[in-house]
This record gives sequence, C-alpha cells and structure tokens, in this order.
Amino acid sequence: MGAGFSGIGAAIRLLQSGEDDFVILERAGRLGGTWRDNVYPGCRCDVPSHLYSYSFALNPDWQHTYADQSEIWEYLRATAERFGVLPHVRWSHRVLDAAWDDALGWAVTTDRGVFGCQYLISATGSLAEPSTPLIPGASCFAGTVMHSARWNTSHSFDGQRVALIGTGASSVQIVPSIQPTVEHLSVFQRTPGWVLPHPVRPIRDWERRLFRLFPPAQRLIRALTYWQREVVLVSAFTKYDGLRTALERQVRRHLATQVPDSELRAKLAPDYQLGCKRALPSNDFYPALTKPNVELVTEPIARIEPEGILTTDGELHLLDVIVFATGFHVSDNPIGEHVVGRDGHRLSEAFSGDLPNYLGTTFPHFPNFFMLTGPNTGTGHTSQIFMIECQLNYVLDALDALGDGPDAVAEVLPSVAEAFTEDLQRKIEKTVWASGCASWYQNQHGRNVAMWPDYTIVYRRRTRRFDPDDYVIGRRHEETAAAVSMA
Ligand code: N01
Repeated sequence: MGAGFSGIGAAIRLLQSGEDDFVILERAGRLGGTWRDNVYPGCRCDVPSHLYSYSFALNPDWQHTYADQSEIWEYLRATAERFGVLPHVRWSHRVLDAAWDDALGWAVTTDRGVFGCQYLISATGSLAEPSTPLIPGASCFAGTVMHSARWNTSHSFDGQRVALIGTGASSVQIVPSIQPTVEHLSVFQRTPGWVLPHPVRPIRDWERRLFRLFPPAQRLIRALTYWQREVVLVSAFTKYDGLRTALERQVRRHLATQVPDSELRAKLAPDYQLGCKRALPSNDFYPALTKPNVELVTEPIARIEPEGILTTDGELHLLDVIVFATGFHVSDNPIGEHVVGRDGHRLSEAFSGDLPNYLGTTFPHFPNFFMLTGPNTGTGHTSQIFMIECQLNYVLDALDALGDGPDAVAEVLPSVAEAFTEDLQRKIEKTVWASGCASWYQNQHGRNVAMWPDYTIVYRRRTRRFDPDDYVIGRRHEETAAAVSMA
C-alpha cells in the first residue's frame, strides 16, 4: 500500500530478490507520497542530499547539498523507472480497508476492486494526511483556504493579505518564499521553534562530475555525513545533556544575529530543549519576519470571521488567504482504523499504545503484515530512508525465511513485542523528546509513538536478521491461530 519512498523501496528490493508477484496500490495517479503532495513554495529537504537517497541508488546529479522537492520527486520517479517498478503500480487505487482472514490471507479492498494477498506491506507514510485544526467560524471565511500539503498552485499570492498558521518545518520554508510578493503576511505562532543556520549551497559542476566518474567519493561524503549526525545529534538528543546545551548556545546566537529587535526576539525564543520538537534549519525565516509587511502574531486565535482571523485580544486580522501549515495526522492516521487483523484488532491500536509492536514493523494479531515507517521508527537527525532500508532488510529476510509456500503464516509473539515496546518506552523517557514540550511525536495520551530513541546503527543491527524464534510460524488457518492463542 503506497508508492512513496518506502513503497518504491520495497518494490525494488522485492524485484532484486527475484520476486515479481506483487502489486503496489497507490491512491494517486503519480508516485512520490509526501514528496508528491508537498509542492508549497520553498519546499526542501532538511537532510543532506547525499544521505537522502537509497543506498543502492545514489544520485550523483543532486543540484543542492539539500535537495528541493522537485529534485527529490524526480529522483524517486527516475529510480522507480530504472528498477522496473512502474508496471507493478495500480494507480488511482485508494485502499479503503484491509482485513486478515485465517483461511484466505489478506483481503485489501480498494475503490476499484478487492485484492487478495499472502503478505501485506503497509507503506502509507506518516506525513500523508494533512491535519487542519477545527477553528470556530472557519467555514464562513470569504477568502481562500489551503493546507501546506495541499498547495493550490494556481493561486497567486501577489498583493494579497495572507495568514500562515503554524511555525513548523513547512512554515519556515513558506514564509520567506511568499513574503516578498504578498501585501501583508500574518504568521500565527503558538510555540516558537529552534531555528538553526542552514548550510545549503549549490553543488558545483566539478563535484557532480567527480561523483559520476568516481562513485566512492560520494559514498565517502555520505558515510561522513551519516556518522557526524549520528555521533553529534543522537548523542545530544538521547544521551548527553551537556552536548545539547552547547548546541543550544550556538543556535541562540543565530536568533540574536538575525533578529535585532529585542521584543520580536523574545517572542521567537524557545523555552524548551533543542530537539524536543524537530529543529528547523533556515537562514531566511528570521530575516523575513523582520520585514515591514510581516507580523508575528502570538495572541491565540479566537475564531475565524468572513473577513479574517480574530485573536483573543479582540483584533481582527483582515485577510484574503489562510494557509494552514499545521502538520499531519501522524499517530491518528485514518488508515490505522481500516487495517484489521485477527480478532478485530485495528492497526490504530499500535499508535494509541494498546498494541505492542516489534521493531516498529510487526504486530501481534497481524499475521504476514509489515509496516514501513511504523511506530517509533522516526528520526529527528538523519535520513528516514536509512530507517526504511533497515526495515526492508528485515522484511526481505522474513520472506526468505518463510519460503515460497503459498500458505506460510508468521505472527510475532506477543511476549516479544511487549518486551520490545516496554524497553523502547523506557529508553524514550530519558531522551530530549520526553523533556516537556508538545509535538507530533506524541499521541493524544502524550506517549511518544514516533521516534527511535537510540543510534540508528542499533536499529540497523536489530533489523539485519529475521529470527523465526520471535514468531509463531505455521500454515494458514487453524494451526497458526491455535498456536498463537496458546502462546
Ligand atoms: O508540521 P508541524 P509541518 N493553532 O507539525 C502549529 C516534515 N517536514 O508540516 O508547535 C495554532 O511540524 C504548531 O504549533 P505547536 C518534518 O518531519 C520536513 O511544519 O504545536 N497553531 C506548529 O507550529 C516535520 O516535522 C520538511 O504549538 C497550530 C505547526 O502548526 C513534519 O514534516 C519540511 C495549531 C505544525 O508544525 C511536519 O512539519 C516540511 C493550532 N490549532 C515538513 N495546530 C523538511 O525537510 C498546529 N499548529 C524541511
């Protein structure tokens, strides 16, 4: 399910292993997932380009050290084409639900028919469903409304009075991109982010030539980038407070240098630990906020009127456009309600904390089911594709271990999943993500269901091999169901 980075990666790895009896069900008419959907101005990855690719398909042609949306989308498209993935994609097939049957396996219902399969891989992504807060009066607004992840590319912002709600990773890229041409920009901030200096620069022609002629040079840069982030950032976020506070001092200097006005600076200063929410690299967000046509609004929003946004101090901000840069349904992704395992268990339980998981990939009551970018497989410092590839190693090894038979069934032992999940939650309590801020890493109960609380190299080690002893393995129907209930 899904033709974004993880779904395309899964397809390539399956093809490389000699398996071509699969389809990818994709709701849209184009691949790319979040990199297809996020076309807002200024959209750029905050992970270095040399690290942000599949390990088996490095891209010597990146134009920037941090690639923009169109480059990444084109990389993904070209890679899918090069590895022969496209014939396997069923475009415009929206998955409505998926249910396990002990006799039949998985039945995946789409709006264009039902697909039966022995194994189901969920690759629907965690940043897929835009979240728009319910603000009283929103439906009466007379102007244009859009979400950052559903950008209306035909709308011209020139000369318009615009509100941008939210100051997260999307917002810090949109603000400087639209500020020069709008009449007025009101940026509604609830919590200030940690904004870091951005080391982006164009990659020179000679560098690209070098990477093309001598691929080990790019591999070396990739390895150095990976290890530098792993050693410094994971250590700062999960182990060593002293390292984190040293980084915080550096980042505060960025704010002090870029925002001379002390009143504005005070509004922008975070009062929680660096890394607790995703850090935001940008050289032009703060300068854009200092322009005469921009206002940083920190008064809470009371309601939306036909003419604009009313804040709790009674001020009505007159507007032509409201942009919600308010993030995604991560722990409450609606697809979770529609994937149903044994005994009526729903995948959403893995995010509410009611169902343990193993390696963020498999779940008790969900035989022959693998979730990519599942619970606690997120990272705040490195490439998500690294984590996806770790999961793919595990899935491919599992499929290999289960053999070619049409009726093999594997379900993780509840005791294994419980021990893993409890240990992971204990570790998270000692990280920066449990230091008191609110973020999309947490579910509605405050439980962190997004982040991997350790070095990613540890995740890589743990996912290298599928261990059959962690699973009940049998043949489809009664045998496995009976074994699982005994276990
Ligand atoms: O969303 P967010 P995003 N009233 O959830 C505010 C990836 N990404 O789309 O902090 C007022 O981070 C909310 O305020 P608060 C990346 O993983 C990567 O920006 O909750 N405000 C916050 O300021 C990232 O983390 C890249 O108090 C409300 C903002 O909206 C993830 O996507 C680029 C509100 C939401 O920020 C999501 O980023 C873009 C309300 N009711 C995205 N509700 C790069 O690689 C929410 N907010 C650079």
